[in-house]
Formats: sequence, C-alpha cells, structure tokens
Amino acid sequence: MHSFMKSAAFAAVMATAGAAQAQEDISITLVPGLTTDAFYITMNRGAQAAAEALGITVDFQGAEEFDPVLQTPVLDAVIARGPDAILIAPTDTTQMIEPLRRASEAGITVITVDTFIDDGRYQDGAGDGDFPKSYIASDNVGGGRMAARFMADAIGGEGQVYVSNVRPGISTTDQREEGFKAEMAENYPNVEVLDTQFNENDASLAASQFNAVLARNPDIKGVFGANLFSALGAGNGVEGAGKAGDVTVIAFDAPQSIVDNISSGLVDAAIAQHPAEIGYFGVMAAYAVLTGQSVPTSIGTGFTVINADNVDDPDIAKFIYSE
Ligand code: T6T
Repeated sequence: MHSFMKSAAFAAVMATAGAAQAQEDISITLVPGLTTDAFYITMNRGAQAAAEALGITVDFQGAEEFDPVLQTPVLDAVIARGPDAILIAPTDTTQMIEPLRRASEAGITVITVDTFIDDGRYQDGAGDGDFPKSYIASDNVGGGRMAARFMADAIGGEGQVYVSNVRPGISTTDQREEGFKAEMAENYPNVEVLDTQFNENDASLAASQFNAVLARNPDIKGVFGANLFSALGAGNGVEGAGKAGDVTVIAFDAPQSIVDNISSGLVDAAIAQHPAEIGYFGVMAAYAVLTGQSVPTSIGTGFTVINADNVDDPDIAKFIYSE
C-alpha cells in the first residue's frame, strides 16, 4: 500500500474500529539472507502457506549473497514501496540496525526471522536495535550444543575438531559456534576445538580450508559445518582428501545435497532447522501485530536430527529443504 493511502486507511480505521486493519489490505515483504539458499526458499514456502490461510499477500525480495552491503539497498527499495510489515533475516547484528530503523520510522512493522539485530531481545528498553516486534527462529545456541554432542559421540569423546563458519557478526552462526564450544568445554574435556575457519558462505573455500587444517593437524577427527554452505564445503573437503569415514562431519541445515551425503556416509548427522515453520509463524506474528493483537517478542522453532537411522524414514522427507 502507498503511504498516503496507508495514512488515510489508518485514519479511517482509527475513527471507526480501533487499531485493527482490514485483512485484505495487509501486505508483507519477506527479505531473506539471500534468495538462492534452500533454507530461505523453504522459509518462503511456509510464509506463503500462512499468507494463503490469511488471505493476504507476502512477497519475497532479497539479495543474491549473504551480505549487509547487498541487503541494505534491497531493504531500502522495499521500504520505498511501503508494505505494512517487513519480515527480515538481517545479515549482520550491528550493520543492519540503522537500515531497519528507517523501516520502523516509516511506520512499517519490523519482525526478524532466523537472525536478529543487536542482542535479539526486543522491546525491553535496552539497546539500539530494540524496535522489532518479534524474533522467530531456531534456538541456535541449543543447536550448536546438539551438534557438539553428536560430534563427541561419533569421535569417541576425544580428538581435534573445528568449526567451519561463515563470518563473525551473524547471530545464528555465531550462536551455533558458541553453543558447540560451550558444550565441548563443559562436557567433553578430551575434545580439542581448533581455530574456527571462516568461509564467507562459500562452500569451495570451506572445502579448501579443510585441506589446510588437515595439513597442519593430520589427526583431525571432525568438522562442524555451522550452516548449509559450510557443511557442504566441509563434506566436499573431507571427501576430496580421501578422509570420508575417518573424519566426522556434523552439518547444520538439511538441503537434499546434505541428506544425500548422509545416505552415502560422508556426513554423520544434520541438524535440520524448520525454516517453513519460521516463515509461517513470522507471517502470523506480523498479521497479529497489524490486526492489533499482542505477540511474543521471541518465538522458538524446532529441529529434527537426520542421520543414518532415519534418513530413509518417509516422515523425515518434510524436513528436507526445498531447492
Ligand atoms: O543456516 C541458515 C540460516 O539459519 C543462517 O542464518 C544462514 O545460513 C543458512 O541460511 C544456511 O545457508
């Protein structure tokens, strides 16, 4: 809706029926971390399911890479079009605060999905990025702890491992690494976590980094790929070095390619997020705000672990990300 129409509609609604907005007028834009990632494509599937149920429109506008410098102009263009709400996976905890403030100051409801800005605790009066109404996401610290437990069990509780990660400043992947390291430090004293390798969301770089780590640490026992591209690259690196079966790969995220790597034995386990659930509840939360309901400032979604025991189970298929 154009902003002049929005203010007219707002005035009319305020005059008659309080803060609620007519359902068919509601427009929401989902801005993913990047458009070509199966995780966000699946999130959009859930968002569209909610939009259909509610009879509203949700569109999907994003950049081709996970990068705040590329996400900001996409966001500015979305703000200029004036949707009622923006659901966004901000690509940096600090760099996306000011761009999102522009949306909030334009009267657009801001909700973050998957990732957060600032400390991720919204509407508590603290911090520069307190204005989003809600945050819908996986428990990423908890997921990192799960990955550590699967890793430690697979390697017999001892040996060297490392985290293949994207770059510092992304809430999700920072928290997964934090959870992984905390779980190892607290419960697996004989596991040594080597320096994290940052791959800029580039699976090829993640694969070559495995070779470099292996050259320095020939007894390396495992790699935790902290997101889809990190895990894909870790698996390719292990396979290319002829270490499949000797080096355990634990993956975060579950596109078909990772599931295939579980079937072949290259990857031990994947912590599948529920991105469709994030999209569905993100749209529901935005709708609730726009129709005058209160919403939780944080909504946690689930995980499903996929490994050799259940990879062929038909019930698992719905947790494989759409491509
Ligand atoms: O792991 C997801 C997402 O949760 C993270 O914020 C960024 O990477 C992914 O999109 C997977 O590529």
